[in-house]
Amino acid sequence: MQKYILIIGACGQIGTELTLTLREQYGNDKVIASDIREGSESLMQSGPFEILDATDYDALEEVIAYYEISEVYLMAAMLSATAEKFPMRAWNLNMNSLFNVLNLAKEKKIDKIFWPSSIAVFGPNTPENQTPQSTIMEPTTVYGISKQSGERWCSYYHHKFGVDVRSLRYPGLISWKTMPGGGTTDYAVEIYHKALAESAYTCFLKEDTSLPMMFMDDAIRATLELMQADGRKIKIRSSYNLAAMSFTPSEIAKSIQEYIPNFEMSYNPDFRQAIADTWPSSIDDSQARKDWGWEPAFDLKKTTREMLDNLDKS
Ligand code: AKB
Repeated sequence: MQKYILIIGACGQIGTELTLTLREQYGNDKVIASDIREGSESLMQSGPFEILDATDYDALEEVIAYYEISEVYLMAAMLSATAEKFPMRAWNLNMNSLFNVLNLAKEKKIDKIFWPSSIAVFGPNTPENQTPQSTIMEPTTVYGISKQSGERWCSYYHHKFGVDVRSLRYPGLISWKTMPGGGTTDYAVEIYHKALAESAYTCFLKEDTSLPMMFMDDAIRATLELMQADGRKIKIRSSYNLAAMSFTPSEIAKSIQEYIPNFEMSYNPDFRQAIADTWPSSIDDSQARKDWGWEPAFDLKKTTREMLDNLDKS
């Protein structure tokens, strides 16, 4: 049987690269991109695109029936910093979109779901270093509360109704093709743009705030490896810890100075510092490594080289 895939939130930071990679792997016409707004030219022109509000169950059901979709990647979400400003909007988007796809799978209208969770599920009482897969969570942000609740619902739908839902707790993601929007880890992308344009950046986090991060190529590969793994290997149906590297703003600044020696970093922490202070510094992802063979390829040095090279060319 032919497999048709739907990406919801295809125009965002992860959705864009995920769509392009899936189109390379499965064929352009097999991967339907959708979002509430239009996206980049490469995304819009490389295959089918639908304007779709992920909170509208009927519209979603119609697109799924029309394209005979079997697999859904639900990438639409309001991230941590924006969610603090619009708590109810964030809760409605993050939860209702998830319930819509979980219910479609429960009703056997789709076979498989990918839903991203985040390091934001952890909170101030979580062990900060090498945070284990199973531990105290107690998130204190709107986004973190929605992601933790989402994880519980994914696990419930899997165990109660047999829904094949798979999930990763993404760290901060660093990419050059599409900007992130509304996250606490966004500084780690903005810094490369400013370094090239102005040789200077004012960071909204303190210099010694260590957070887990990952280059986008690793995140996309992890997502596809998880989705393509034999279901019997997937032991965690809430969400897997996933890691590649951890660094502070002052460490990323130093890695940029290797290429741009006159790059100047200054610090002006804002409300996002309080969010970052509740998140882990580093993540133990040994369960993902053991269950489905996860291994990251990009460290900070390699990430900085890729970011500066590609942004310089574009
Ligand atoms: C954010 O900063 O909100 C996101 C995340 C870590 O989930 N990048």
